[in-house]
Amino acid sequence: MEEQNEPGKEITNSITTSQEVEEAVQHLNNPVTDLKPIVKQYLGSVQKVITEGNRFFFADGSARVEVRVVSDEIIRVRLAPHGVFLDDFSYAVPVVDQKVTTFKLEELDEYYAVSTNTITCKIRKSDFAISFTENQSQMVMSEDASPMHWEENVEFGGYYVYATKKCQAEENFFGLGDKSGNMNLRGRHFQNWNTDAYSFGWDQDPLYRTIPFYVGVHDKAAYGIFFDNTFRSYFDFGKEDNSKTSFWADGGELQYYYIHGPHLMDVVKRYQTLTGTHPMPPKWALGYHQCRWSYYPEKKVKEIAEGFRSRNIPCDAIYLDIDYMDGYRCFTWNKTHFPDPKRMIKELANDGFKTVVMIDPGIKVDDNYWVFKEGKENNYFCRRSDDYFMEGHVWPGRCQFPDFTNPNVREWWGNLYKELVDMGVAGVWNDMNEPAVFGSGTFPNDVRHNYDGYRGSHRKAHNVYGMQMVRSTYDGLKKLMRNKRPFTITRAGYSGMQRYGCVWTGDNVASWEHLKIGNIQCQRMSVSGVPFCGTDIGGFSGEPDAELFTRWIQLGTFSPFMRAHSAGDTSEREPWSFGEPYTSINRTYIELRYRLLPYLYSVFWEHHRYGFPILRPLVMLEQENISNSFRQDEFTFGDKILVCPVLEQGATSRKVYLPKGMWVNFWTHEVLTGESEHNIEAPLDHMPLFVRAGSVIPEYPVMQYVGEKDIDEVLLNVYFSDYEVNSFLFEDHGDTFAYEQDIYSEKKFSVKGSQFGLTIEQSRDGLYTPNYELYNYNIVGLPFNVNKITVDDKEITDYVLDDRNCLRFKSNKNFIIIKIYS
Ligand code: MIG
Repeated sequence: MEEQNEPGKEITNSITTSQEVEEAVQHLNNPVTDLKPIVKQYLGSVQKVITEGNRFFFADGSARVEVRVVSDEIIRVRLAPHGVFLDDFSYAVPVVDQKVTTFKLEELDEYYAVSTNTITCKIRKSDFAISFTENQSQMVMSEDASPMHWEENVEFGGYYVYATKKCQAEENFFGLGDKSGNMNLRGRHFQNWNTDAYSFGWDQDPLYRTIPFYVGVHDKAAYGIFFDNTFRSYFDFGKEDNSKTSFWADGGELQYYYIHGPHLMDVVKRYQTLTGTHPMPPKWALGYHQCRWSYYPEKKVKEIAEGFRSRNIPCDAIYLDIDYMDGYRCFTWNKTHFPDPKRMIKELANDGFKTVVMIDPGIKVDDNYWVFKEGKENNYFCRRSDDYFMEGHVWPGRCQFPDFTNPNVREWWGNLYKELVDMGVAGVWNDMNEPAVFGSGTFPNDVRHNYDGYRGSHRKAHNVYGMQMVRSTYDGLKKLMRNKRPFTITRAGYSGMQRYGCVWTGDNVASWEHLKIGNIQCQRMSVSGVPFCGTDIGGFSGEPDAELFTRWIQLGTFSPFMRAHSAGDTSEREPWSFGEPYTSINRTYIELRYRLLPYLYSVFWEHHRYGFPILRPLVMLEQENISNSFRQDEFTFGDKILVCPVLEQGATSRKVYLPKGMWVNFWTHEVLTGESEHNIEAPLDHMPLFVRAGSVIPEYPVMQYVGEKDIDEVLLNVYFSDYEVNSFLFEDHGDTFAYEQDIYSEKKFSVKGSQFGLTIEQSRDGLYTPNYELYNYNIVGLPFNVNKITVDDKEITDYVLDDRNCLRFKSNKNFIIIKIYS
C-alpha cells in the first residue's frame, strides 16, 4: 500500500473507470427523468491511497473517494468523479469533525479498512464497494449492493449521483422527516423537494421539508445514513428491487454519513451531534396556542382572547395571519383593522397573551414600499440566470424574493423585525418558504443563489431556502430581543432546521385520516432530528365535528408544539366552539398540558442538552421486537409517559400495547405489566395515558398562561415501582440563554421500591434556585400499608393516605433521602 502525506497531491495514474450502459430507469415522480439511455459511470479499482489526518483518499487514477472519520461512531464518505471535491460546506452540519479516540487504516487482501474503536469501513479494492461493520459483533450493518456511481449532467454540469445499498430481508426503515403514511418506510419510494402540499393525502410525496436521513434496523441493530445533499433527492427502500436500498440526487456530491447505533436512540442522538438540537424555547411556547387565518380586526382578536379568559381555558399565544398586513406587505400593518398595534399587543400581553405574526418571503414589487426599495437598492432579491429578477405572484400580487442564502440578506432581513419587536411581538411565523409561488409552484431551476459564497442555482438552493429564511428570522429576533429566547415557526426546512425554529406540518385536513397522519408525522419528525413539531389541531381545511376536534386536542396535548389553526373559510374553531360537553373536555386537556409543563419542559431540556427526541415511537423503545414498529399509533412523550391517542370515530375503548416494564394507568392508577396488549376504556373524555412505574412526574398548578402566578409548591407525583428508575426536573428563568452558563436547576430523583418500602433519593445540579420552596409529594400506588416515613432519617408524621392508597406529604428539602416503611 502506498501512503502519502501531501494533501491534495495530483494523482497521475491512468484512468481505469469502467463504464456501463443501463436501461433507463423511470423513477417515480421524477420530472427530470427522460427515457434516453442513462450512462452510469463507476469507479475502477483502487490504485492509490492518501492519508491526511482523519481523512483517507482512495483513487482509481481519476475519481477519488474520501473516507473521513468524524467520531468513533460516525464516518463520512464522499465521491469526486474527476478527483476534485466540491467545497466542504454544509448548511446542515456546521462542524464535521468530532472527538475521535483512535483510528487506523489497514490493507487486507481484498480491502482497505478504516476503523475506529467501534466501527470499520471497508473499501473493496476491485470496485470501491463500501461496507460498514460493527467491530464487536462483526456484524455488517450496511454494504453497497453496487458501488457508488454517477452520470454526467450535460445541461447543468456536475453529475447525478447514486448510492445503492443492500436491503436485508428483515430490514425496516425509519426517519426521512416530513413524510406522510406509515412509519416504516420499507417498500416505498420518496423524493425530497420542498413543496407547498395543500391538503396532502396519506402517502403523498414530497411535502414541505427535506430531511435526507434514515435509520435502518436489522438483526435487532440500527444504523443511520445521512445523505447531506440539498438537490432534489430520492430514496428507495426496497421498492424497485426488494434487495436494494438506494438514494440518489440530481446534483451536488455523493456525500453521506454512516452513523452507528446499535440502538435507534443512539443513531438519532448522533445525527443530532452533526446537525444540532433545538435551542430551549421560551417556556410559554410550550403552552397552548390559538391560531386562525385570520383573526381580524383588533376587536375580533380581543374577543378571542377574552373568550379564553372568561371560560378559564388556558392559552399563551394568539396569532395574526396574513390579513394583519397592509395589502400583504410584510412588516406593515393594516391600519383600518389594527389602528394601534402596539397598544393592542400590550393589552394582550397584560392578559398573558403573546402575539405571533406571520411573515412570508414574497415582497411586493412596489417602489413606494420601503422593504422593496431597500431590497432592490442592495441587490438582495433573487435573479434568473440571465439576470432578470425572479418574479412570481403570491399574496401581495407581483413579488420578488430575498435570497436568504446570502448572509447579508439574512442580516438585513433579521433587522427588518425591529419595529415588530419594539411593538412587543413575541414570535414570528414564516410561511410559504418552500418557496411557494402561485401557478408555477416554486422558482424555476435557473434562479441563482449566493449560497453563502458557494454559489448555485435553485436546483441546489431550493431545499434550504426556507431553513435560511427562518435562520435569518431567529438570529434577527435573538439580537433584537437582546438575547431573550425567540419563538419562530417555519413551514419549510432542511436538516439542521431545528437550530432555528419549530415547525407545523402544513395544510392538513379536518379528517380522521389526517389525525392519524399527523400522529405519525410528528413522531417521524421527532426521530429525524426535528423535535418541536405539531399539526394544525382540528385540521386546516374542512370542518371537524366536535368529536374529531376533541380527540385532536387530546393528541395535541402531547404534541411538542400545541396549536389549533384553521383556514379562513371554515367555521369557528376555538376550544369552546362546539359547546358542551366538548368545551369542558377540551379545557381539561389544555389544563393537563399546563399541569405537565414542568415535565414537558424537562423533556425539552433532555432534547436540547443530550439530543434525545421528544416523541419516541414504540420501535424506539423495542427495536429488538421489530413487529412493534408496526404499532405506530402510540408513542412516549419523553421516556415516562406513554400516549395512546384515540384515532377512530365513535371509539369508546382502544387496544393498547404496553412496552417492557410496569405501567400505571394515569387516570385509574391501575398497574399493568408491559410486553402485552390491553383493552383500555376510552370514552370521549378519556385518552389512554400511562406512566412508567418508578417515574417522578412534576406538576405545576393550572394557570391561564405560563407565569400567571408565582408557584409556591410543586407537586411531585411518584409512581411506585420495585426496580430503580431515575427522573429529573429541569427549571430555569424560562426565557433567557443563561442555561448556557449553567444557570439552571436539574433536580434528580431516583426511586426504588420493594415489598418492604420505598426509597426516593434526590440531588440537584446547576446554579439556579427556583423561587418556591415546597414540594408536595404524591406517592401513587403503594402496594403495602405505610408504617413510617423518614426524610433524611427524621420521622415525619403529617401525611395523608387516601382511599386509592396515594400518600401525600410535603417537604422543603432539596437534597434528601425519603424512606417509606411498611
Ligand atoms: O396560501 O397565510 O400553511 O397555515 O394560514 C396559503 C395563510 C398561505 C398557508 C399556511 C397556512 C396559512 C395560510 N398560508
